[in-house]
Amino acid sequence: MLTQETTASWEHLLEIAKANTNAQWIRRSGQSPATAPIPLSINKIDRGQEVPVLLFKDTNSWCPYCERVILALEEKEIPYQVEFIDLRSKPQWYLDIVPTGLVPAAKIKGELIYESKDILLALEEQFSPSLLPADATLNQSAIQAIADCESPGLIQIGYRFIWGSRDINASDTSEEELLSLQTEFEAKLEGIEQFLAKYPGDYFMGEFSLVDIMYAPHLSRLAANVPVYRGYPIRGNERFPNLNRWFEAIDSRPAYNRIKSDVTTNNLVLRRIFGLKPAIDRLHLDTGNLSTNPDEMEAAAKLSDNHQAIIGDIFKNSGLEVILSPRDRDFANSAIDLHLRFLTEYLMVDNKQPLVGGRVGGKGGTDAKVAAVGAIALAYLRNRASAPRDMSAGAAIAFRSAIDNIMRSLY
Ligand SMILES: N[C@@H](CCC(=O)N[C@@H](CS)C(=O)NCC(=O)O)C(=O)O
Repeated sequence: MLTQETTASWEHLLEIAKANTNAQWIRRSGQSPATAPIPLSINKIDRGQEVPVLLFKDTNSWCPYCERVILALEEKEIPYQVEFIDLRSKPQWYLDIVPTGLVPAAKIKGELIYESKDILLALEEQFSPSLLPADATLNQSAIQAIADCESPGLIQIGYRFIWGSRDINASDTSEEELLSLQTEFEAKLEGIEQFLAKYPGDYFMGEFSLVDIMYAPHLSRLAANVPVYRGYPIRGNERFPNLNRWFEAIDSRPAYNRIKSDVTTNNLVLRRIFGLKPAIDRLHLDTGNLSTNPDEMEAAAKLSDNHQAIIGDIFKNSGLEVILSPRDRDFANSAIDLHLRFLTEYLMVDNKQPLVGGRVGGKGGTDAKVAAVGAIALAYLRNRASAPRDMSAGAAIAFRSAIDNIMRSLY
């Protein structure tokens, strides 16, 4: 029986949620994306007045260069509208007006501008408040820093390091080459660290400016990706205290919070779209590096010892028996078995770093049906375990926490 009698209708849910959020969006029926955010600043436009900026950006909202422009628009509270460009199939009209064919581009009061840096500078010229220092010398330094950010440096080296090769198309990279890329990358981070030490305050030029906007989308992506794909920490790395303060500062800005991505999305994009393999995803049972947590080991031992009964229970009581046909029983049992062994292994290894989607199921892992059975099995088992019947209370806590982490790696 469904619980719809006691659950509010969609209309009622939407009405209450809308009354309690500032977010504004439009529905784009039959299009991709199906909804698009409307900037809060759109309310500043009088009826019949033209919106001054039309931004051309990528459909998926992954483009860091588009993110720069949106951040500036939000910080300056400029009303804008968005036209989405599907980068896999760019419309001819867009290629006709933008010679590079890249996003972002923007029509600012009717004039078309492309290249994120040039769009930022045009917005700066046309709209207040200014995001460049008023002091002439500082202003010059900021303009120089904006130009430097575009020249091959941190961003390019960072991505080479993540991709693992000077040649993006090369399939493998030697340890030696990786080490040299890491050294180069660290030197660039050191340069950023020194730059941030130059002026008092948490931002590049002391106060928040276009320089921060130039760096924010890339630094946030590198901070998400480098630890996962290269095992090298950036946020929380004691070598870079100024950079860490900068992250805190930029993350506290309301405009940035409205438009930024999150760590998991940034990591999943590389994994699922570009097929990168996380450095820390090489989960295997290394008997030299076992977990030192006795609760995890107890949970692993109980699970291993009782796995046959557990598989039977999952199949019978999780709903799988009802939704699958009887001839799928063997398939379901082996899919459950696979996920339980993965869970046991995860409990036993020392390396409990976050898993990045795809290790167990879905794209890049096992097939979709196996992943779906695994998701049902683990979700059921998480709440099925009972302490002290099945394991001690401490082990049950470790067990549920391990399942929560593994659930993140499905799909
Ligand atoms: N230098 C450009 C770079 C823009 C860029 O590389 N955009 C990418 C998306 S992140 C793009 O349009 N890619 C489509 C393509 O390469 O065809 C800027 O700052 O605007």
